[in-house]
Amino acid sequence: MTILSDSLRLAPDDLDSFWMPFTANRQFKAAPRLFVKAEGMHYWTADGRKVLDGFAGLWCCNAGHCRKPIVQAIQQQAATMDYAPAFQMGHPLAFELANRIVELAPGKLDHVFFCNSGSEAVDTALKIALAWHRQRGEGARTRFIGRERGYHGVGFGGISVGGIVANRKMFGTMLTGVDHLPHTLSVEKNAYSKGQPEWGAHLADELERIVALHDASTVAAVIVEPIAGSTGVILPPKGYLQRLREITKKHGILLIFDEVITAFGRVGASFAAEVYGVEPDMITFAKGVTSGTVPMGGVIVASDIYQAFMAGPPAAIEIFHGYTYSAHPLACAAGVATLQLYKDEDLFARAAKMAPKFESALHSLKGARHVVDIRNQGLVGGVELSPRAGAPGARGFEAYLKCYEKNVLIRSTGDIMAIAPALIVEERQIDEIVQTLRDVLSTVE
Ligand code: PXG
Repeated sequence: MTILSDSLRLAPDDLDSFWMPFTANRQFKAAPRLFVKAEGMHYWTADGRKVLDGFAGLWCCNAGHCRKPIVQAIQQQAATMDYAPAFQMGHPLAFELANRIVELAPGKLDHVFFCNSGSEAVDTALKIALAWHRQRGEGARTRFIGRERGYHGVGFGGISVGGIVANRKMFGTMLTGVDHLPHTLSVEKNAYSKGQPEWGAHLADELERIVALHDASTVAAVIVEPIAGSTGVILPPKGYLQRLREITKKHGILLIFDEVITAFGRVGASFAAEVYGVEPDMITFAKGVTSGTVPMGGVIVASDIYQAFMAGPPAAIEIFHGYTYSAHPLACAAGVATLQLYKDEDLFARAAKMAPKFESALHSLKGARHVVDIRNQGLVGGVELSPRAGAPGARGFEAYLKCYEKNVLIRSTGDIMAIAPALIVEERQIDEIVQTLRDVLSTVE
């Protein structure tokens, strides 16, 4: 394919300058994996192979790749107005996108603060929490509570409340005043649960213990992913999120759901908050809002949070926070077109309809070599492998590479294989992903 030929000219030296994120640079550059084209459910590699995307890029391309309405909206916006200043100026699409997001959001969540990534969304939400308490005369509420194994991006706020050790240990003391709830994964108690596991709601009671230790008057917010994605797909036990909500409410503590992965159809609804019937005070989002086409993130806040900032003189700036590219026109154009496409094709309902098929296909891997647990909700799936003795993560990474060699993209995080296809995935493509993983597991040592 001629379109691919240019990238084939990359010599090993050409790969040197780019310090790749979350990547084994030397290993990668010795045997690069380059994508050069995408369409629908597929990528094409630099050497001309067509790869089935079982991971929606990185949990983000929920509408599938290079969808025409989104591409056209971006192209048109780039040609009409490339950029508009974000502070003390606006542009119509930013307001339209905020309105559309609020329409999808649960209950009282009715204002949107825009930024450019999930990491920025998390740091923004944490800052809003601090500022809101201060605004109400409770400025002593400065502590945050995250969760072990949580992933909230890579800003200092996000790694502080996050609970993935490798992401934290190299970066000093981070934010002070942060505690962590226990994570909710128990393969022993809950292996092969379909959807929410039965055991573990009581783990939310740990929050009472932490609050009692510090006194509620010092705690600003609790932040959790409704489904922990990055760490390897950990589902909330039945009743767990409800209990977090009750305890936070009782103590005047804000509850933030980090829905960077779970928002916009991934779990068969606009937000996981809807699926689990729990309304947080803030929701962070990114990824699926533009179907991964243009970087964008944001925080949806409850009306009383927004209103608390609107009490001062009208000419006063209410929050000294924002980014040059908050509500960037290209991102807003992409976002509006993406949400419209989700609606036109009823893709969230499609994901919900496809979920039982996804679940049964995934759980057919029970008994396959190395598999010790399978977890799923909506179009999120995790297949946990037993680790190779003395080499945690090696088996998972090898399985990931072999799937890629067999033209299926999934993701490994340690020894957990994560699967999250675009919402347009067909049944036969789900079968292809699962069968490829099954074949690969039979050959991986
Ligand atoms: N919060 C959550 C819950 C996330 O999953 C972020 C924040 C940060 O988003 P940005 O846009 O700053 O990367 C994320 C990102 C993986 C994987 O393999 C997950 C993410 C990113 C890249 C890979 O699971 N999540």
